[in-house]
Amino acid sequence: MYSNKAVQNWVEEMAKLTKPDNIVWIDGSEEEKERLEKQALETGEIIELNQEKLPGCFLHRTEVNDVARVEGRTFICTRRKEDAGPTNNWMDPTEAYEKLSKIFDGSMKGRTMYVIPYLMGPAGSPFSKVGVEVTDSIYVVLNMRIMTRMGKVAMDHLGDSDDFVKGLHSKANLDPENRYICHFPEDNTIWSVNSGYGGNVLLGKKCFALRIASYMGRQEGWMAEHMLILGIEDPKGNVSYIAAAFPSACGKTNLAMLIPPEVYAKEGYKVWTVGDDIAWMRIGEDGRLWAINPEAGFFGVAPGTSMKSNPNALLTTQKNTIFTNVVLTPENTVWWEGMGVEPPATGIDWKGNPWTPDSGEKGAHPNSRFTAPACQCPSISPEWENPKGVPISAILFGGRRAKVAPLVYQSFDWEHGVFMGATMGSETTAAAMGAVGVVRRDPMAMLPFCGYNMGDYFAHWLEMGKKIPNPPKIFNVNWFRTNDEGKFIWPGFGENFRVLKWILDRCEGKVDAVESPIGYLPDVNDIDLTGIEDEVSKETLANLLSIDKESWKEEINSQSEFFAKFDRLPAEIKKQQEALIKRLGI
Ligand code: OXD
Ligand code: MN
Repeated sequence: MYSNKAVQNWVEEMAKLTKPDNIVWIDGSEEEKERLEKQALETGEIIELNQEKLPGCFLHRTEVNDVARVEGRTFICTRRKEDAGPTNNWMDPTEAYEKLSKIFDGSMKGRTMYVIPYLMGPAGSPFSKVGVEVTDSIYVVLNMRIMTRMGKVAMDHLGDSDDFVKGLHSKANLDPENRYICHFPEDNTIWSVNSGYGGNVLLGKKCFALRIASYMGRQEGWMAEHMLILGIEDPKGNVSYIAAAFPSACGKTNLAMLIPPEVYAKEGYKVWTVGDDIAWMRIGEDGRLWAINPEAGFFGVAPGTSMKSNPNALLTTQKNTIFTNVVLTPENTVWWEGMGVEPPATGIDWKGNPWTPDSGEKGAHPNSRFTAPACQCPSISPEWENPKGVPISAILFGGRRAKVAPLVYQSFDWEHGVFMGATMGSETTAAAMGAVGVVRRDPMAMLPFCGYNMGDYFAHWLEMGKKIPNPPKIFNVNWFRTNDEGKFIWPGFGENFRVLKWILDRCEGKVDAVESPIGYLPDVNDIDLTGIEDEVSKETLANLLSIDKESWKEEINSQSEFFAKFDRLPAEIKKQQEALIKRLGI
């Protein structure tokens, strides 16, 4: 039990509502971890993996109907509907509290309530913020232990203050019809019920660090963004940092942990990982934008993670990792599609059923996950816990676009960059449900994560631009351009380093660019193709950098359709679009 009165009072109130049999205050100690693991093993909530091959690792399976974030049941509960904006589900806060109170009433009877104080951001950092999550799930406690700085360290940061985000979670009976993820940004509160899936229940991540924090950032003059952060070290030892926003499933974790191609590695270039999903950014004393990763772990998608696609991620998960919804092999190790190793002849699939590779069913759920400590990542930056953060030289936006967006282009200025972010979109792949190739507009990759009206969010970006004396340069990248046969024409993965290098050269004024209607493009001679000439010819590169007016016409119509939803769209965004139409001559 901690002495902070505000926390005590709130926990008491939540216990009155949910009526647990007992309350356990989490301290974050090793002894506590072992005790909870033992209990969860006894109930089958987690399964111990082969401790020789995967020390400290466990497997968890969720309910079959509870495998992903539920955007349709995620609400922003502001007093005024228009403050949630046209892209969020809204519920009146009084109605939401009433409705959910009925579901939470007695939901922890016969269970234990765990009180998890946690810190988002490094200890001692002026960026960092405290949350307290109460939950009836040991799986949540064990995951929060990896994803955040949990326990005493958070309460020490909080002191006597009542400035913490109040998170209430109960699995209740996992009823999908009564599943709600409600955010009350005006009360610093999150209520999540009837789910046990990470994105809905690890309240520090999307719920706090993006939805609530984006609202806080606007009030307090900073930014909470769905961005990875990486550092590039040159052969002289200088490190420059990039923050990048891509929609879910566009390879943020892969880019954050990229290994430079051999030609660059030999010269002494290195990539350092600071974060793979979320960036909190503030203006520093030097007038630059500084960023921290508020998380302490990676909650990454397992399928497709292999020694080829992302060795650093795979190596991170070799100990102290919780796997969710992957295949259990006869050796008590794990397997998933796209792991790059032969599947076991038999195994137990993510639903807990016997499985064979020729069963015609996927063994791991496509959204199966690993929860792994960031400090175990071979490429983790020595600066990743620097309380001051790291200075950002470039911001990247991107998505999956088969035709419209070139490999890379730079905005003319901050306002134009904000327009590029606001018009981000990604085309659906065969892996997702629904039609293939349909553009889902996803401004700054924040569509499902912005805790307030997105029109106001664009205005906040524009406002920040006026306040940052030395802002990062803004770029758009697209690793997913295809040829007429639908084949990717850029190799991606580690080779993306070549594009990052051009971006940093632009930031340092080392290379010229070609002015085009959509922004500054590289000259074909300025993206180094040494070592991949067989795969990417100069002609292909020219194609990757080309602008097709017809596709842009369609693109602009799709942007306008999206913008028509907004009644708080800043005039600057519309002006940027008009200027683009004029430059394109369409
Ligand atoms: C994630 C997501 O899980 O963006 O990070 O969906
Ligand atoms: Mn994400």
